[in-house]
Amino acid sequence: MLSLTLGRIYKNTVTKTTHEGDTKMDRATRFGISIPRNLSKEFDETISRLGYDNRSKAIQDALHDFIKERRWQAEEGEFIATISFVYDHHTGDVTEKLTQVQHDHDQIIRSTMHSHITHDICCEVLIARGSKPDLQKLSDKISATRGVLTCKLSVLS
Ligand code: NI
Repeated sequence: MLSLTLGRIYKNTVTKTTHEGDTKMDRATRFGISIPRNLSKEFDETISRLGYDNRSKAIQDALHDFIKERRWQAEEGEFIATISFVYDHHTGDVTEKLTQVQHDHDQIIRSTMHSHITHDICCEVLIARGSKPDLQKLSDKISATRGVLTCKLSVLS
């Protein structure tokens, strides 16, 4: 086993960047953990490959992902997500249907981007904020619309 000391002691405060209350200042905390040496080695190699220059940021990211994943599974609270999809705008009334679906979910959609990829194919990205059931329902409706070729829900935070 190998002991790692995580984080630093900050005399000052650091700024939160990824969680709610972005503008609030949050004090850093320091704690130690013991993990198998192989896991530590693999972790260090991985974060080095990814371009992290210290363990603290990598472990913070891992903890955020862990918390987000558990909250998502438990359907707790609200999430920021993107729903991106590609469709053939010549298929039936796909454009009208997708517009209607988006108006039906105007409470959670914050922003929409549309790109005319080719003569036939359009790509849209929605930025949304809502509960798991609401985001999933919107994504499923888009995905099930005839003419939509692919649709992906990505939960960011
Ligand atoms: Ni288009």
